[in-house]
Amino acid sequence: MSFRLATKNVQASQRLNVQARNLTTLKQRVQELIPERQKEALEVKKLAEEKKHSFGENTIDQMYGGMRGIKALIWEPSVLDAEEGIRFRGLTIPDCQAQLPKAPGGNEPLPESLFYLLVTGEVPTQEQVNALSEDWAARAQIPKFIEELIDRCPKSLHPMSQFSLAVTALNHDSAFAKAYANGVNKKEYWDTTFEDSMDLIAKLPTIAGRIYQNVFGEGKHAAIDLKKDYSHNLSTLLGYGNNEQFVELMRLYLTIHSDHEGGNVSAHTGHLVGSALSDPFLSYAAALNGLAGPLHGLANQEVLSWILKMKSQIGEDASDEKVREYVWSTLKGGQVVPGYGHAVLRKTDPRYQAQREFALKHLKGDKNFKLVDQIYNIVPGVLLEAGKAKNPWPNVDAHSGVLLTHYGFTQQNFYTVLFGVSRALGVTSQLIWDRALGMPLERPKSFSTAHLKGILSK
Ligand code: CMX
Repeated sequence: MSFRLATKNVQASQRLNVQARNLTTLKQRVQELIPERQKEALEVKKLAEEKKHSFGENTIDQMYGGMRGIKALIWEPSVLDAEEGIRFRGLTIPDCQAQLPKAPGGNEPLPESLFYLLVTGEVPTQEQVNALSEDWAARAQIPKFIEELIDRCPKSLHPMSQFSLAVTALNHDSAFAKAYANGVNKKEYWDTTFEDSMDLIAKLPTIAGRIYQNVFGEGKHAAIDLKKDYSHNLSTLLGYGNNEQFVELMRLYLTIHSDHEGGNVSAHTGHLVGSALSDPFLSYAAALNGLAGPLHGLANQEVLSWILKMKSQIGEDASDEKVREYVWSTLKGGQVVPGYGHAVLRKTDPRYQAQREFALKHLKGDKNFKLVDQIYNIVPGVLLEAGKAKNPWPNVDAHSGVLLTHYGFTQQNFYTVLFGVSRALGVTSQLIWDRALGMPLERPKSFSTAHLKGILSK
């Protein structure tokens, strides 16, 4: 049986299941919501035209300063407050932990439930979440040629490059690209964007697992279990499916890394590339290439390398004084302290807090966790004293590595791939609404330094 036929059969039987249960699927809910959200967006657009509300002038120093503070994007799934941190459709991380459906016996939200929330703004029922788990498992297979593509990558090629390569290749079966080529009405763009987004999310664990097993394992690839949730299947593909605590960690990890409003490099890149009507696979591959940068997602790999290097130089159970000296030596060497600072946040990242709470519960006595805690007590003071960083507090990446290492998942080079699996939830949630709301091609104005010099010297 061909790949497409096999996948279609599994999906068709999954759809029958859902119909038999008389359940409103995520797609049906999106379809129901589109008219009211389009009306709302239109009203806001009209009001904006009438009121000419201004957020104030953009300044030239902002142009040289990485556009910090320039209010230029519309992003539906989440909003970031500098002091409070992220809210997913109005819910904080503790709200999500309390309100979103979980796996039987689990404590952490299922990323499926977070995705439903990001797309609709509504907390799903357990049944709706279970239907999403089934749907994603049914879509998880990847075409043979992509398996071969991944298998042919040298082990020395960074897992993020392999990941991005494979995601780009998924564009081969893009429903959006096909519909566009066939002249679909622009009002229908959201439908195939939704289908591609679901396919993309569903296939990421399969791709990630294959890369992991090729690079770090023995090249043996486990099968997706159609009855298990997304994080369970990802953990199985990585070889950790029997470790329930690791699976819970994945549920938390995939939930909290999913979205951080629209201006960060990965989210903004996905949105920008999508604005050219590139399909969700091409848009997300571009986002992944941004996530692979050390000032963004690669920082979680960098953090662990930095901590291990610190341990090798100053030993285990080092004094606060030794740790402080090591932090200063990093700064004096002209490097950043990875995992600390943020372009928008000005407090400890609640994503860091959520991981710290997980560690307090499950990692008691872990030496690396103790060191992370010690670093937390020292780095902010050093960064404040150094006087450059606007935010001396830890971000999400300062904690994830030690959690993974605790369970024996020590391959730092792979950490950003996990971030990449998660970030797809946020980027695709927005892409669906970009198409449903008819968002235009993004094209801000730029100037040359010579031109600005002319303006400033007048
Ligand atoms: N260590 C040392 N110096 C730091 C620093 C840190 N952790 N954070 C900021 N600074 C420095 C900057 O490099 C900059 O120095 P220069 O003026 O010499 O260029 C100065 O402080 C001002 O920077 P800022 O306005 O506070 O921060 P930015 O908005 O420019 O950058 C970020 C934000 C995250 C890139 C920066 O804090 C950083 O490099 N942190 C370490 C890397 C990291 O953890 N990245 C992950 C962020 C979360 C994510 O996206 O995943």
